[in-house]
Amino acid sequence: MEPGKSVLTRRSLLAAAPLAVCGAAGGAPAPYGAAPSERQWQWHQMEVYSFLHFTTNTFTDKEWGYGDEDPSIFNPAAFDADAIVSALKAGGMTGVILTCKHHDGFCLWPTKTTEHSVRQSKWRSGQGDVVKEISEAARRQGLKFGVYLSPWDRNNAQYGRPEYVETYRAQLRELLTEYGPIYEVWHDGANGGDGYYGGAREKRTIDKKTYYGWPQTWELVRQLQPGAVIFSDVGPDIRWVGNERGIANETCWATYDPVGDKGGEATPGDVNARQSGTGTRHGKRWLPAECDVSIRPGWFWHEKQNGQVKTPAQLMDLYYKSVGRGASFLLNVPPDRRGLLHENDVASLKGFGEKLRGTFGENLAAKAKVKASDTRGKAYRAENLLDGKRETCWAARDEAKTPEVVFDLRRETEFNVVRVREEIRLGQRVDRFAVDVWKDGAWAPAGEETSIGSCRLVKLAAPVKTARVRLRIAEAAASPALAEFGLYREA
Ligand code: FUL
Repeated sequence: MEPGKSVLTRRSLLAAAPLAVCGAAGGAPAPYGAAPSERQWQWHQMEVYSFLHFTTNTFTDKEWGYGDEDPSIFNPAAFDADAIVSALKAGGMTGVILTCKHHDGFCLWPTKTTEHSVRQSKWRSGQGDVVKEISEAARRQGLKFGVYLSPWDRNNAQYGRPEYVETYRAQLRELLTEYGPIYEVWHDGANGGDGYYGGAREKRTIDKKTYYGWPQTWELVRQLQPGAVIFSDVGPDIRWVGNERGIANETCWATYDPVGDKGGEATPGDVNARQSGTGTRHGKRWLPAECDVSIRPGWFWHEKQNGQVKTPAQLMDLYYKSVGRGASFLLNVPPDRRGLLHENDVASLKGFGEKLRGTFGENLAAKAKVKASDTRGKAYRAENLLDGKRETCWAARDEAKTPEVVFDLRRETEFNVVRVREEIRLGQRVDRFAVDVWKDGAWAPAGEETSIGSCRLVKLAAPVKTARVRLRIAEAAASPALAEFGLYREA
């Protein structure tokens, strides 16, 4: 521990040593600015994953339970973790984060810390464990598993006092030691207010900066699950994008130096969210954005919203506006009272998954002949852009900040999506780039964008047909290092 250091700058919580990067050691470009830690690098590969919001709210038709719900009402008689996870998998999800405890305080696992849990429910006569079943189903089906543990607890009598913080950490300890590998630990920023609080039924206000002792809690996560990324409004690994609509800013930097809503130090629950969608160009910390949104208007299942499930086309649009801007897409799909995903949600997920696979299944530039205006040697040749591997890259010499690459597709090819990835382990280097297509004997502009980071999708206004495409780096802080380039036709 480093006492006296702020929540965000404690060295032990920041990025680890720089990662080994593509190509021969000697000729590697020096990293530019902040770069991802190993756990962030692993997380960047996931791109689209899901939330399951499930608690007594599912049975009371509420979004925020007060904390006085009778635990016996939790009774998802047909609960089937494998059916839930396989619907998520069909939707292209790479992971699942479960609300192990939401603000109402009801625990979905038989915790030793409180009576207010599945043990007091009718479900499986109090013998069930939702966390166990979802985590095991996820592992069986190849999805990673994450936990959401609400810091605000409207049931706990001790909430607002130091004792509760110990309880919160004990709950985290149970979740991080009894359910296998965890890829993400999720803390929301809804802090304090009215609640039941063991019968007190009053308003409890906490000091967001000091009450939870976040640095110690995050140290605990590091100790118990070193591979897990920690999400909150301000990281330390993954940042909130600043809205709950699933949308990153058109320009979205993976680096971010957050400040509080009214200036000063930022902390979970107190961040200038207007800046979170864009991040900070040349920021000191690698703190990429996550875009959370629900497939329905609410986070929990409500019968009256069965007709308001987002369509596959709407989900695809959100994918372009999150993953396509270098962030991740966290899609909530809430189980219903049966303990299953509703048929409409399942159908939407399936349609979305088909669109994703249909669009990105084949890189139409894979067999292109590639010619770069600059390369820093064989290990960094431009062919690396087409090998389907994020671990290899094309890199220009230090002095070549605005090089270009021409892809000769060998025959007329139709596409409407371009995907570019930077070698983010060398930092975020490119400020602006353009894509041109060969048309009637000259280059014609097809698209221009700013930040790239781990992924940039350029969706063209209409499909184009051409035999040659040019990628032009228009502005960069350091010579570019790009991992991948692809052309796709949206299904
Ligand atoms: C917020 C909560 O207040 C909502 O209920 C939901 O869980 C959302 C994902 O995070 O902070």
